[in-house]
Amino acid sequence: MLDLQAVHATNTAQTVSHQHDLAALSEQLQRRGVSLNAVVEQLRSFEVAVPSWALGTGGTRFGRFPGGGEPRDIYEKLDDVAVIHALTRATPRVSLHIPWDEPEDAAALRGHAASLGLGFDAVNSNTFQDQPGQRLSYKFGSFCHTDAAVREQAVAHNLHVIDVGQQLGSESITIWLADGSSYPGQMHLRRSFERTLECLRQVYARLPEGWRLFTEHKPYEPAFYATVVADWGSSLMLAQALGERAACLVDLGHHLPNTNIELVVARLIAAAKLGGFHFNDAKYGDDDLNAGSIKPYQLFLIMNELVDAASEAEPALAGRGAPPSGGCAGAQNHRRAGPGFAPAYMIDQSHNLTDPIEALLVTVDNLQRAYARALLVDRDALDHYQAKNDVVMAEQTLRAAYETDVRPLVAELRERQGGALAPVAALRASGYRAAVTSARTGAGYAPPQSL
Ligand code: PSV
Ligand code: MN
Repeated sequence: MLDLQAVHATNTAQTVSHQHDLAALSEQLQRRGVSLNAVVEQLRSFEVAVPSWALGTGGTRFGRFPGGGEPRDIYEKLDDVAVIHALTRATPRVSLHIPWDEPEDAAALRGHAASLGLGFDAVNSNTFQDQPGQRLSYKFGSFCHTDAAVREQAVAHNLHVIDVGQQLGSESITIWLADGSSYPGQMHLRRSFERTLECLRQVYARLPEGWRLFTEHKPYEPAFYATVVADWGSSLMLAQALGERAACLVDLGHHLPNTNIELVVARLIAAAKLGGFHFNDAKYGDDDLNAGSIKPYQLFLIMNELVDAASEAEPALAGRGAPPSGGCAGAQNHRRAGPGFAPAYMIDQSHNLTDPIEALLVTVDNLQRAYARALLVDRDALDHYQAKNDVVMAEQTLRAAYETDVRPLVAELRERQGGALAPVAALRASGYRAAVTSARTGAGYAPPQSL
């Protein structure tokens, strides 16, 4: 449905200025001993999954203001993801939420996705709401519930989600639990955690071969006093108790103000338990704003940890064509993330005011920029300055990468892969939103309120 002619025309209109900007960046990087081409190629490996729940306008608990042409079902959501992928060439997978986007026919949905060049990332279970016809309520929790029958129901739901995921070709399940308490004394803090672990063990025991299980922590909301999986420490305890195929998922919005999230990431890498991300950004709480819109330096510092770890697994990722600039001998000895370091990158946002497709295009671009900047960090120099306790130069080494304008580099990668130099402009020029607004009439699809 995307008018590719319009996309090409937009690219053509921008070619001259893009080439100028690219040449200037290439020259600048050359002076630092970095090959622009090498970085463009390394950036290719960065892909991020789009959440099935982010294609419709989100809402707050005060209301929702739908936009035109919202997808009415999961098929139309996939059509929108295909548009995002066509423009960015970086979103080939969808992360499905069940039952919000439960397919009636999983095989047919998988086929439709494949015809659009899409596949499925982690499937997400939902025991944080009661569904119509559900026998027992999750009002007082699911895996942590005092009633064994509720826990059994929640385990059965997760097994069902895995079953659907298997039919779709997913290879992981993300479990976020709203379980917790709003008042001191309401819930036994240790026993509720033990019950949760026991349920997770049952799900883990039924994980299909090659699958991974991610536990997603969150300090508050909807429980306001204590959540059962409140922080990365609790999540790590669960993942370690479960086994090798369990790991922690870091949703950037699920931290108390001023938490050093890059440090959380570094610790999880060190424990070999970093499973993946839900990217978004926040000013105050779990705001679910576009990734990189509020704290771009934090996003860069997180990416820096990821590139650093990936470069241990695959040294070519250091991004440099030239020999190290004064790196200290023996730095390699301290490196730990082994081969197979491959966290799952996913987005988790709620688009209350913006066109969801446009917001996701901006997010993917922001994520790629942050990752590209992290690829530019002179790791040998950083190792050297850290070893010498040269605080100023160590910080400046990071900032030199962060302050590089990598926009032409990211645009170049998109264009080389057949995407758009400027995705939002191309989308607008294509008239896609107007087209789906006339096509998607009748019963509008009302997405569930996002948490
Ligand atoms: C909870 O706030 C969360 O981050 C979980 O990932 C859910 O699955 C998602 O949001 C749903 O909105
Ligand atoms: Mn999340």
